[in-house]
Amino acid sequence: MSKFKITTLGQFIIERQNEYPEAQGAFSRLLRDIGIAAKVISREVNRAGLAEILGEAGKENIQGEDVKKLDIIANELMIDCLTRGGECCAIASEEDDDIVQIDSPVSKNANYVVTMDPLDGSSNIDVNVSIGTIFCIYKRVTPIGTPATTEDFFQKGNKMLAGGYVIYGSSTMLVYTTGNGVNGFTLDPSIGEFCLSHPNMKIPKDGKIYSINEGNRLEMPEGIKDYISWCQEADKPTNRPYSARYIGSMVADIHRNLSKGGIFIYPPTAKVPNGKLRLLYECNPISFIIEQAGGKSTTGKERILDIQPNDLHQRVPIFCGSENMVNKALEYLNK
Ligand code: AHM
Ligand code: MG
Repeated sequence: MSKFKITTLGQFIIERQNEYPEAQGAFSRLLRDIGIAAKVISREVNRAGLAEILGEAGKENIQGEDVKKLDIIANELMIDCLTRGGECCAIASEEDDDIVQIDSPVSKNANYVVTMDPLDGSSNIDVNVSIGTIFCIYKRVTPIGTPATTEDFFQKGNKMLAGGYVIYGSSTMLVYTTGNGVNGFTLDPSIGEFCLSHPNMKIPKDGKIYSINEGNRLEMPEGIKDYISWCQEADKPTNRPYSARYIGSMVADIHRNLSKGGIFIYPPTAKVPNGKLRLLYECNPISFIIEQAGGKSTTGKERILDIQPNDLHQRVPIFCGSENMVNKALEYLNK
C-alpha cells in the first residue's frame, strides 16, 4: 500500500460527487474553479507587501501605475476563474453594485450562480491580519441560456448547494460544505494543493469566547449589553468570565470559534439597525457552515438560512456559533 496519504481538494470533490445527486461533474468543476481562484488570491495576499497592491485604489505606485486594491484584485480573480471554468452564469459580489453576467461561449449552458465576498475584512487588508474569501453556490432558477436575474440570487440560504470560506492566515485554508458536513483543507504551498486537514469539522456546543465589537456597546440593545455583562461575570461552573476575541475579519473570527467553540455577534446598533454584515455574501454561507458543523445562526428573530432575500446587498444582524452560547444570548436579547 502507498504511504502517500494526502487527499487533495480535487480528489475529495470527485470522491464525494456521487453522494449528491445535485453535485455531478459541472458542480464539481465549479468548486474546483473556486479552489483555483483561492490559490491565486492567496498568492497575491502573501506578496501584497512586496507588490505594492496594498492600500487605496486609485493611487499611483512608484512606476506611475494605478494601484489596485487587494479586494478589487480578488474580485477580478474570482470572476476570471469562474468565467474560464464555464459552469457559472452570473455572480453577485460584495464589490459590485449589480449582478455580473458571465457572457462567454463556454458558459452558454451554465446552470449555477455564485455569491461572494472576494476579500472580507477590508480594515485588516493593509495591516497583515487574517482576511478571507466567502462564497455560496446556487442552482439558477431562470432558464439556462437566458441572462440571470435577481430571482436567481434571491433564493433563501436553505437552497444553497455549497457554502464556504477561505482564510488567509498563518496558513491558507479552504473550508466548505455541500450540506453533508464541513471539511477543511490546508494549502500546502510546496505542492500548490489544498489538502484535507480538518475532516468533518464540528463546533463545540459550548465555548469560552465571545466575539463582538464592544466599541459599539453603548449603541446596542439593552439585552445585548446585559449578555455581554453576563459573559464577563465570574462563574466557575460555566467557565466565565469568557474571553473576548474580535479580529474584525468575520472569516477569522468564525474560523477560530468553529475550531474552539464560541459566539460571534454583529448586532443591530443605533447606527446600523440591520447590523453591518451582508446576508448574501457573508451571513448565509457562514451560517450554512456553522449549522452543518452543529452550531446555530440567527438574526435574533429568525434562522438566517430561512430569510427571503429582497436586495443583493441586504444586511442582517447575526448571532452565530456554539448552540448553547447562541441560545443564551437569545435569552438575554428577548428578555
Ligand atoms: P467588509 O466586508 O467591508 O470587510 O466588512 C465586513 C467585516 C467583517 O469581516 C467583520 O466581522 C466586520 O466587518 C467588522 O466590522 P466592525 O469594524 O464594524 O466591527
Ligand atoms: Mg465583507
